[in-house]
Amino acid sequence: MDIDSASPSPTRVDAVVVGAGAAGIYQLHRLREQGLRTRVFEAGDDIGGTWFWNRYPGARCDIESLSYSYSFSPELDQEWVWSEKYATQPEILRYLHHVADRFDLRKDITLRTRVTRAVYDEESRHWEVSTDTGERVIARFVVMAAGCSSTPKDPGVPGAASFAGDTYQTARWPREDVDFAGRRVAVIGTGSSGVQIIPEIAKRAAELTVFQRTAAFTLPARNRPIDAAELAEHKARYPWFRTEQRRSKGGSVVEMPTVSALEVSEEERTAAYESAWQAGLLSAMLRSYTDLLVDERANETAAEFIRAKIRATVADQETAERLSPRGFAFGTKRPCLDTDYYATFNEPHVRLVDLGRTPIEEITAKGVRTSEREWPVDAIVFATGFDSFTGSLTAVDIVGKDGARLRDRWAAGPRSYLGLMSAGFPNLFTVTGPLSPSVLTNMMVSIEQHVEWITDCVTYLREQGVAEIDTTPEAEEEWGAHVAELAAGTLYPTAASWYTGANVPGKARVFMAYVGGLDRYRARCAAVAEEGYEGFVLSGRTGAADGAGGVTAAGPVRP
Ligand code: N01
Repeated sequence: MDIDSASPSPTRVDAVVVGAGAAGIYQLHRLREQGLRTRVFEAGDDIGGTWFWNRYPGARCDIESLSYSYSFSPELDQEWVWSEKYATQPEILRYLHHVADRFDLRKDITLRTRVTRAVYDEESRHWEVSTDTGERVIARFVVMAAGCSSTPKDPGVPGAASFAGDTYQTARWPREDVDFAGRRVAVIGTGSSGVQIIPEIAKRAAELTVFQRTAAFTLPARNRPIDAAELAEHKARYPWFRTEQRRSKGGSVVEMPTVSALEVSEEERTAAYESAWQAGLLSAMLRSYTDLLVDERANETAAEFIRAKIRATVADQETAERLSPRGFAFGTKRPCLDTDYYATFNEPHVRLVDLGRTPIEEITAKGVRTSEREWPVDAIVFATGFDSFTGSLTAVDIVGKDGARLRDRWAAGPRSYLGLMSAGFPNLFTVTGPLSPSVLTNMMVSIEQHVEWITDCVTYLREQGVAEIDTTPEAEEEWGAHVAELAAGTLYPTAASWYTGANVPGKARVFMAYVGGLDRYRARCAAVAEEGYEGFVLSGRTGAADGAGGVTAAGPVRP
């Protein structure tokens, strides 16, 4: 084992959880309920994860707040009051604070502390976890709850350091208000973050120049306050609603389509798309027909409907055309929800620079220089996205059996069984890890499913006195092939998106989410557990010190 003998002696707990976002705090709650001494480490100076870091103007969830919240506590459902259809970042952060306080979670969370390393000791079957504050903790279990999109990617624009004005990144927005009044502002990036911040900056800035590499499909959110009657009605049916969410394909309660877009008349299709457009729900548009994500011709009908809406909204037709997404199918890059995004380009002080025609060459002291000209600005906002799925996992130096490093093992793409565990890295679980449904679903529902499965697994191991759970290269292989096969039956892998790692230069191109649906995935995870953790290998015995009590194992446990 690789231990730095100069550091203070390590403390011992049962489990370490990495990250205090929605996943980490729920994992802490569940493990503590099972009597595990648990430490959570969080790099930020407060809890909240995504909702702590992404505090840019306009940041709000694009899944309805009544749905994007924990389901584990009926009391919590009844007492919390959501004020808007789509909650703002501050409101979601307040909610997570409320959860942490209500379940007394803060006492086991160490803030401002980044986990830098985790090394598995094969002899003792424990992990030694190290942090950037010099702390070392020994734990039987490690749960990586570090988020799917929490490591901002390097924008990769040369010269950024030479810029004389202010630079901001949406994913690392400062706590204090940033006043753009009277300033010339550049925004680089037009994904979900860009689409949300652009209309907000346009309200204040003297000039706003948007640098767009790929136009996004975005739908009007039609956000609105939730009134008391609506809230009361929803609360009354919460028990039913939460059950339906858990049974659903995507973690949201939506009507599933039954017909192909190509089976109906153009009039019928347009009426269905119009109704989805008016609903202000991504799922309504994506689930209008059975084949939007599997058939290019079907998809094009929805894509063209959205382009027609852009042409009808944006006065200058050349700008409208540049804002119209082409070259990839609707839904294969994460679509967005917005408030007045397209209309913002009708403002006289807002302009669009199409990087497809005039790419950025560098950032200069004065501004952004494209192949056409220099655009002088006072501030640059990078809304350039994340090293998603794997970035927050490979950022930690995770060393498993035989000294193997997770980041080396995953150089050609993530390898994982069920998106829960990687072979050779025993007792280390990932919440909403790569190759699980994760970002294709309502994350709150996927987080709960994973946390509960992991908790049940850990509880089982402790009850049986089993020291170690690992998976096998064969199980990983089979799962990876299954995930790839399902994805290949859809249009998803055809787009160069962050779903496939294409947004990060040099990253392996692998479609990293399970498209089979959370319902099917949940059933498979449950069956695996019921069959004695099929595809996993349970080995070794724990001593009384682990709190396991030396109960005889029921399943096949190797020495
Ligand atoms: O990141 P993105 P995001 N030069 O990767 C462009 C969730 N989220 O932070 O597409 C110029 O989607 C890049 O261009 P291209 C949600 O799941 C949710 O916006 O690579 N441009 C793209 O336009 C979302 O999908 C919410 O060609 C560069 C943009 O930057 C995910 O997080 C809110 C560039 C990045 O878009 C990520 O969203 C926010 C460069 N060098 C986020 N590099 C809600 O719930 C990148 N780009 C509402």
